[in-house]
Amino acid sequence: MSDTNRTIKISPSMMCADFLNLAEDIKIIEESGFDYLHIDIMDGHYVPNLTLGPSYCEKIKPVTNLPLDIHLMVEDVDHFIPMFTPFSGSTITFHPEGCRHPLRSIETIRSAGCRPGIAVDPAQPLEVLRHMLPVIDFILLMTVNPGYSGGKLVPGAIEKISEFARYRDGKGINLEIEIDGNVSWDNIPKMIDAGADTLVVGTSSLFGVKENRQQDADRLLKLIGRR
Ligand code: S6P
Ligand code: MG
Repeated sequence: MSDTNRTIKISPSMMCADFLNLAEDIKIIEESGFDYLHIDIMDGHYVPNLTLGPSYCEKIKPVTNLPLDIHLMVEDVDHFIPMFTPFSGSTITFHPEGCRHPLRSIETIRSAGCRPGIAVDPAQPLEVLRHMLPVIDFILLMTVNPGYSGGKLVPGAIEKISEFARYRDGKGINLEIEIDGNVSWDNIPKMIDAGADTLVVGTSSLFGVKENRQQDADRLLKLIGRR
């Protein structure tokens, strides 16, 4: 669909990395030239799970040059934003259901030197985004129900990517489309074809089998046409 010559970016989902050998995974990610480190923040309320937090970001920030791609899956967005804005240059995405005045929260992120994005739950219509589009840098379309890795693509997910990409291109909006959830070997070509710019990769591809990490990083680069 959209520009087929565009460079597809990769954001490995760090909740799926090998926690006991994190440095090895980060080394492969860096050497592969991937683009971000996707950090899932869950509060046990907006989603039923708990994952990473600011102290995790503090630990990895000094050992990587990659920007953090922070995905807030939380009920009280405004309470959590200040915990992550000190990681300047990061992208910070939130689900707008978790705050009262999303435009104000977007401005807080921007004025702290981070890049704001809006995350869209699979059941949310794209219309919720309309008035935020002029002030965000990217949207994160969830293609599984949020809260866990290893989820199954929700029906209609690929069509939703195409629908948004068509809308964006039609309006001439300059915005990155990030896809999160079940970015599998089979789904990657379909997602790219539908208009994805950035792929969050987890257990369905890069982090599927520990022993194959290097091999799978190479496979990923080939699949997105970067090697
Ligand atoms: C899910 C979270 C995601 C997952 C990622 C896992 O709530 O936002 O970032 O970590 O989707 O990837 P996979 O391949 O296991 O679906
Ligand atoms: Mg995520």
